[in-house]
Amino acid sequence: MNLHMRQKELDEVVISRAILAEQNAVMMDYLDLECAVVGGAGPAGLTTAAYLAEAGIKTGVIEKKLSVGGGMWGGGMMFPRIVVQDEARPILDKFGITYKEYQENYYVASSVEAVSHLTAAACDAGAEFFNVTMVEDVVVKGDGRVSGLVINWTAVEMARLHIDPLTLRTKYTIDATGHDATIAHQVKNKGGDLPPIAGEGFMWADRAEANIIEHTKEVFPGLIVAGMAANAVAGENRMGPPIFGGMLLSGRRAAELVIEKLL
Ligand code: 48F
Repeated sequence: MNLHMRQKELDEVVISRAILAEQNAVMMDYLDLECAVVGGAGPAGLTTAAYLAEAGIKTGVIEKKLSVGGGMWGGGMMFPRIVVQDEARPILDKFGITYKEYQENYYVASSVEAVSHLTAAACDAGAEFFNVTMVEDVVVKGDGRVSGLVINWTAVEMARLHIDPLTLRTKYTIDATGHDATIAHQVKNKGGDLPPIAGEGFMWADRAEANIIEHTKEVFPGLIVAGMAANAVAGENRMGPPIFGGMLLSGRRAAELVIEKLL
């Protein structure tokens, strides 16, 4: 039996050109965004991106790590399962994430399936992902809004190379960077008129989940906080062990806020 696949000759340089041409065109196009979801690859940001792209909003997802999924892959203590409560079940249903009822109001899903389905939904709806890319600063001009982001390759920071960043323009930015609330801190550190960022309080899942929607809001013109970043900015308690309903609901709320403004 002949194990060699019959195929046309492949040219490595053509492969390289295809990658560069396509990604260059996408990046040129996505330097002008309607919404940038920073840390877009955590559960809150993925959910936001999926809803925004579905609504037809030009959405770029900027993630500093190589992989998407943020803190969701690892479930709880590396047991790859997440728990969501009743209120978030419609989001699981919408994205085709299967789950089992453990007991009333506690539903268990696979963290791997959840990340994969949310990511696929965001991609299918047209969101573009820029991974291994980090936001290192924001653009605020005379209108006093976050109107752009200063981006660089994560590898540049890791290698401590002195290489200047590039900039993109955006109408709205979602800070979905998790516990660090990186973008809110950048605005605050540069003198932006934000209330003091208290950081998270002790673990108190019930309270944290109940309040996260309220904390998902525009905290500075053009900047909306979502997911754990919203709770960190508000000085809210932390949630967990891994209850993820609040992340999904907060992600959806952030998208709704942008959709209300832009459509
Ligand atoms: O941390 P992360 O998963 O945030 P989240 O969506 O979800 C929190 C839960 O995972 C969990 C929890 C639930 O009980 O409490 O912790 O709020 O995802 C945040 C993503 O932001 C990226 C980071 O790599 C991660 O994937 N990120 C952080 N800073 C930057 C960034 C930055 N400056 N630029 C780009 N990405």
